[in-house]
Amino acid sequence: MRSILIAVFSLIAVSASTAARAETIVANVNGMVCAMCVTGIEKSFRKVQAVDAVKVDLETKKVTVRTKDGQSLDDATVTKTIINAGYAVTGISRSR
Ligand SMILES: [Cu+2]
Repeated sequence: MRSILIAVFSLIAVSASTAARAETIVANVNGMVCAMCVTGIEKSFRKVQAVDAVKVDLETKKVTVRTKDGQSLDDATVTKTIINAGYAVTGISRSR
């Protein structure tokens, strides 16, 4: 009985933390060629309120954005941020 209760409680804890967790979004970006491009995109994302961290990989042409806990960023905002910085988005994927 006790182990069942513990199992139920940990299940509740897991689902609660999932709801409040941050989200990781990876965007494939076209047009980045140098370190200045990287800095420009990073700067643009740091101005977005829901963004906790951003990492741009020039080699893989991927922009990885981590949101703050419990916040999310929709595809339209990600795309707009990248386009406004002067680049094109070819795909977006996300994970928790
Ligand atoms: Cu550049």
